[in-house]
Amino acid sequence: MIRTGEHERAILVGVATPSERRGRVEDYLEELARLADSAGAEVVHRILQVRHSINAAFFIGRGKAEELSYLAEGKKIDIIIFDDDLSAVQVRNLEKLIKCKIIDRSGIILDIFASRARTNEAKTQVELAQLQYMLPRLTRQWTHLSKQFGGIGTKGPGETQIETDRRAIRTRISHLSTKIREIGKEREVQRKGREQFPRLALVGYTNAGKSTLLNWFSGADVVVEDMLFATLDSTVRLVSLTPAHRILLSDTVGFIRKLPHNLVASFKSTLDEVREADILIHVIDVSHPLFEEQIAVVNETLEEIGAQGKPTVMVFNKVDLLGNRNVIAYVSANFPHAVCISAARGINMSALTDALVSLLEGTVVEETLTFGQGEYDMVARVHETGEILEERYDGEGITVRVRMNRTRLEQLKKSLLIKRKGDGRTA
Ligand SMILES: Nc1nc2c(ncn2[C@@H]2O[C@H](COP(=O)(O)OP(=O)(O)OP(=O)(O)O)[C@@H](O)[C@H]2O)c(=O)[nH]1
Ligand SMILES: [Mg+2]
Repeated sequence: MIRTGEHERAILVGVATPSERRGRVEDYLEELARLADSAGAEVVHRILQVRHSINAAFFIGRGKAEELSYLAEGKKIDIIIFDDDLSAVQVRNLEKLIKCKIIDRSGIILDIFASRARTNEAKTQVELAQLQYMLPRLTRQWTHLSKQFGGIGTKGPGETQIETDRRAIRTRISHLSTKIREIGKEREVQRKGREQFPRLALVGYTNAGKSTLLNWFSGADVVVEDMLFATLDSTVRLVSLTPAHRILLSDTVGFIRKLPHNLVASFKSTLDEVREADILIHVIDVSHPLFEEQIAVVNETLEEIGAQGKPTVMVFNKVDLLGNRNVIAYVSANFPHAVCISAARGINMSALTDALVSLLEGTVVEETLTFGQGEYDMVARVHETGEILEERYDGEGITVRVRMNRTRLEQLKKSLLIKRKGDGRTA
């Protein structure tokens, strides 16, 4: 198993290519350093190679790999962590050349998940994802695996140890998959019992402040820590926003750039809370230099789990850390329905409650409107009063998907009808 014990000495490696600029890769390495730290490794050195393309055999250039091998020996390195996913061939070649453990971003994320998993559900989900990750990467280094699965991995005549290991892993994967399906069914039964309240789910990049927000609303005692992936399980609390507005608020695992796909898939039952929510509260750490990219990562992950397109409140958290008010001005200009708060300091929380209440009351609705060529003045009005979710032009006119206040939408439709009657068209 991939285990990074306490204080293993690590080197981080990133590659900048024409499509992945140097500055950005530096930020990614910064995040990778936090991941390494969360996994209990000590980052001794970072390497950033600029290349035209990724090397198929070694990921980095062969010369660089040899240099890395000397460096690893000289600095007594235990583990080398690559920021991008490595192919089985790349791992094998690198392991031949460099005498220490080679791991990639997915591997380290899985490792952190494995060390944080507490409940039976989380443990099962992480183990499944780890085995799926491991299966195509089995190399000679892993030939001890079958011993961990007791009697299953008895070596058959003429078979190699690796084949035996693969079979043991496949058997275990199918066992875990069945177990996860059963857990999923149990959760569904639990959810059915709580159907009378609207369900809101906190989503966001890891460390954004989701659990802090849940604690603020509910007085719950969910673990809040300045580390990546503090939360792995879902917690659901009944919260009274106002005496008339009671909701079920759930907190769950955070997302990150390149969250391994099999991890997302095996966390399906945990993420059901998000998939089945009525409203999402997308929490953003606005003090982070890459917060916009983090928003994009969260949106992609929501799509991956089939939870996209739900009514969403964008909550820009940690405003107390902003030295510069320009960021808030920027956020208000670019995210029309943003709420800027500090969950830790309790700043502007009534605005958040108001936003949630108005969404709950259905005062905000989403609709798709189609306008003809002579109706661009109406399109301008839509832009003024609503949040444009999507806009498509074709030869006939414009189709706009918009989120806006229900009353304003009714007024707008009425004006459109009057205008069309005046123009002799039917609506
Ligand atoms: N300064 C400041 N720190 C905050 C604020 N909200 C949360 N934090 C801190 O940010 C860190 C992460 O907070 P969490 O609530 O654990 O974040 P999370 O989104 O649940 O993170 P994961 O469970 O790891 O995905 C903690 O150290 C919090 O104390 C805030 O408004 N201001
Ligand atoms: Mg959390």
